[in-house]
Amino acid sequence: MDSQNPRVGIVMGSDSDWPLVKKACDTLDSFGVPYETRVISAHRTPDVALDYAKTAEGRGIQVIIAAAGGAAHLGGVLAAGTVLPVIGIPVAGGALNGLDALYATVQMPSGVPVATVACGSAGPVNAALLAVQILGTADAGLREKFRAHKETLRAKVTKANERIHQPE
Ligand code: RP5
Repeated sequence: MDSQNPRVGIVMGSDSDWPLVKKACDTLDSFGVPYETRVISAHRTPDVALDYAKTAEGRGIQVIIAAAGGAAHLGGVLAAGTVLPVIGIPVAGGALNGLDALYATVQMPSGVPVATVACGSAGPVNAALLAVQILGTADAGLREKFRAHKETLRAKVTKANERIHQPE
């Protein structure tokens, strides 16, 4: 659900990306970070993509997440039109099963970075976590929530270790 006063803009190239992108939304929800979602294609609606990038900062967006498959240029196009940090999620699919999306998203030429996360279900979760970390550099409350998240990860590993060492 889109929030009022969103801090993160989540853009996907197609509504077919939504099942994956929803995981980013769920993760931002768990941190209480407001966001907005848009379907904008870099090749089907290039004017809309550039307009979104150019106006995001003025509307209070602080980080953009871009999810796209195919030869995924959405992250790069958005990054071209804004000074906000852009995080790219390469969406797996097609003949090359996401390898093309990964390369197109991660291999940005010098000067216009797109911080790229993994293909697959870890991608959208990590994109949202990275957005939280970026926002957390200037938001102590969010930084503490992220610290608690790290502690949860640590506790899970400790528990798993205890479990495998329990006598049968
Ligand atoms: C990209 O091409 C989208 O981001 C999507 O991942 C992929 C396929 O799009 P559809 O053909 O399903 O609309 O533009």
